[in-house]
Amino acid sequence: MIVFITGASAGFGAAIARTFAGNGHRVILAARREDRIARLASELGEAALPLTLDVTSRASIDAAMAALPAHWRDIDVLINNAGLALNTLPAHEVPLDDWDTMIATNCQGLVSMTRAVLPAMVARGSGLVINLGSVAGRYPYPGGNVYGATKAFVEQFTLNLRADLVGTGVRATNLAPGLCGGTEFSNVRFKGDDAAAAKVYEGTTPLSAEDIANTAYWIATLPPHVNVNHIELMPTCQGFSPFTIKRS
Ligand code: NDP
Ligand code: 8X3
Repeated sequence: MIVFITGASAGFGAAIARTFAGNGHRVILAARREDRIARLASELGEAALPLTLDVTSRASIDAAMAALPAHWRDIDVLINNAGLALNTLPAHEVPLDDWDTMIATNCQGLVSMTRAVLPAMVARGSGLVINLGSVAGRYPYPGGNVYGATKAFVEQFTLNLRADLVGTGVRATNLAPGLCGGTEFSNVRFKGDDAAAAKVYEGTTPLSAEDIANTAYWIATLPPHVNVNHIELMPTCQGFSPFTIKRS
């Protein structure tokens, strides 16, 4: 398989690349940080192709797709993993720029990448799009405001892809994890405050990037007649918030 992974420079994306390449597949490593994907590509050898790409820019996506060598163009699996959360401030305090960046990356970037890859999959009559959603797209929590809303978008977009793709042989999945450590997710969310990021995982056994990579690999290696619409994972130590009731 040829697997196109956005956000391959860190976290889930890098783990997903290692898992697919380790099982004999070819991986396209897309992200903005060129040095990171170049390093991962040299670790993975001929199985990997680094591709500098900013998913928020349609021009960047077009240029990256045009730069793909001919023998890397038949993409079997697109993993829309690039994404981020910024901040945990309440809606009335959070900087509007943070909301814009999350929407541009998690929603606009994801749909632009999908639209760039989908026509060739449909023409070939096979393919799979795995979108990285989140439990935050289903369950609200304080400070989740726009991050959770972008992941709810990912869930509904994935289901609507399924509606459009029935009969084409192309599959689509929303892979929605909960608390997952060992990635840069919280460092990005807390804007480089590594102590605040580390606190999120204190005293927990969170999911790992490898758990997510193994799940993506399982989805991609199911027989072609099986479509996982939505799969949600949480670490055993994570549960649900109680309803908040403000008492006078
Ligand atoms: P990381 O911060 O470790 O990795 C995020 C990746 O996204 C990086 O490789 C980064 O690369 C890339 N990225 C960000 N913006 C862009 C952009 N504009 N263009 C291209 N690539 C971009 O996070 P995780 O691995 O933890 O998260 C991956 C996905 O999983 C995200 O969508 C996240 O929302 C989701 N998720 C994470 C959970 C968690 O607890 N960790 C749980 C549930 C879902 P670069 O900066 O080099 O461009
Ligand atoms: C990341 C999971 O619970 O931090 O999508 O929002 S959570």
